Formats: sequence, structure tokens, C-alpha cells
Amino acid sequence: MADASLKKIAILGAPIDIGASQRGTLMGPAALRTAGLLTLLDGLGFEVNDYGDIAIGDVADLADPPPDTARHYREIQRWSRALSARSYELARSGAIPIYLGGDHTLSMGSVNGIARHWHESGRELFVLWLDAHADYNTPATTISGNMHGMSAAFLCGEPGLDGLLGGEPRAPIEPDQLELFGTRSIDKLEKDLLRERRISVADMRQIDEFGVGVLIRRVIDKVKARGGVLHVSFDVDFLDPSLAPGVGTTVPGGATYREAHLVMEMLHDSGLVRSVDIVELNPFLDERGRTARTAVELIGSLFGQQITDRPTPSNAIEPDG
Ligand SMILES: [Mn+2]
Repeated sequence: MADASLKKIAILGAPIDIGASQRGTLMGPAALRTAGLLTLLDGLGFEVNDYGDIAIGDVADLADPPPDTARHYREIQRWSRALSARSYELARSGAIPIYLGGDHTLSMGSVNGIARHWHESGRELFVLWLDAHADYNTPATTISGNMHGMSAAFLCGEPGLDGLLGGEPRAPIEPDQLELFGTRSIDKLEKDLLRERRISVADMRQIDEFGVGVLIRRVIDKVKARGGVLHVSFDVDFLDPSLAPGVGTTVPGGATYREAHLVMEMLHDSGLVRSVDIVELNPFLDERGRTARTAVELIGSLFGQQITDRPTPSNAIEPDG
């Protein structure tokens, strides 16, 4: 019999907006719920538990010296520590956690907690970063000081934010476990660092040339070959701004509606996805909830929503122990 826990989804909101320059992503979790995320997942046969929004009121400040080029470090530190601890628990419960952001600093905590769990389980965790940006700055390379541009670098163990998690165990992933996808805006020093670390980047030029199908298949095959599991960190600015205007950092030339759905459907068919972040949705900038609804539809595809049933059995999430 299939492992029933894999049909469980755990929803946790993280209303963070100080990692970005534009305020408003703190309304993201409410907008995603309003757009029908829970009803949709429920309709796809999952047992959905909504744990509400995480709060940091009780998290005490640490005293490590903050880097002077990381804005709102202290508050993001509180979010990251709380999220990492909670995320580790949720991953251990066997449910599929979905984190509702909030800006992309959310992933520093969510992915760290998940990585810790998979490290203990002896499985490699791969992180698919669907994003217009690489988010691979460090306090030494950043131009803006906005910490949402540092989350992928932090997760790969880059130096500069070493005290961020305090006593919370840090579980860095290797640079070859990070897959950037949909990239079309990278800072100069960031580009140098990505090249030095040999991080895999499927940028929009490659997507135009080869198509998303070929490129996402390459990621899936790599994860499968290494017996790993996949975390999807979905920054809404991955999508073209014409489709997703409710984002503070829009960059033209993003994924189309069809490309984005195909990515999600192929990820679903792979059966590899064990956790998800949805970040950077800014309802304050949205047009009548359009971006929130599009994001929710895409999560539907990621969890098995289809127009017609595919004749293959591979679209089930196949537990393999
Ligand atoms: Mn991002």
C-alpha cells in the first residue's frame, strides 16, 4: 500500500516583506488562500492541513554583529530561525509542506529545515529555483542590500550570513543541488560567483532555444539518477509580467502561461516533489487577484490537476521509502 502520509499537504504562511524593496508581500499568504489554494488541493484528493501564518513575536533577538550590507538582518534572522525549526518538523511529519510567502528570504528558513530532514534521511535534496533572478548575492556582492537576493547563496553555504540561524542547525546544500530556471536578470558579481561554483542555470535564452520540456526533463533525470528528492522554490516573477503583474521585481521576457504549466505538469509526473515555496506575490501590486489566481492554478498543475487523464501511471506520487 502507498504511504498515506504522502497524500498529506501542510500549508504554512510566512508574511515577510522586509527582504524586498517593495512592501506588500506580507499579504501574499492571505491572497493565495483567498484565490482558493486549499479548496483546489483538497479537490485533488489531498488531506490539507493549514497551520496558519507563522509568527515571530516570541523569537528573541540574537546578538551577533549584523553584516552592514544586509538590510533588516535582525528581523529576517528571527523569521529564518522560526521557519527553519518549523519546517524541519513539518518535513519530518511526512507531509508535503507548502510555504506561502512572503518575499524570497522565506526560503532561507524553509529550505534549510527541509534540507536538514533529508540530510538525516540520507537522501539528496535538490532545489529548483523558478525565478527571474538568481538570488545568489552575498553581503559582499549585493548592490541593494535586499536579502531576498541572497537566499539561494545562503542555502549553498556561501559566506557572509554565517550567524543567521543562531543555534538552529544549518544544512547547506551543495552548489550542484541547486537548479536555477527561468533566469533573466543577474548582477555582475553574482554572475562571477555562479560561474565559479558551476551552478546550473537554465536561463530564458536556453528556454527559447531548447524549450522548457527538454530543460526540465534534464533536471528531473539528474535528480532521479541520484535517488534524490526535489524542493520547488517558485518565485512568482518567474512568470512573464503580462501574466503576473503582482510582483515587485518584474522582469520582461518571463515564462508564458503554457511554459509554466508544462513545467509544473512534468514535475508532477516525476513524483519527485516533496516541498514547495510560493514567494514574492505582492497583492498590493496585483490586478484584481489575477496573479494570485494564476499562481494557485500552477500549484494545481504541480499537484496533478489535468484536463484529460494521462494513460501513464507515472503521474502518481510514488513513494519509494
Ligand atoms: Mn527570488
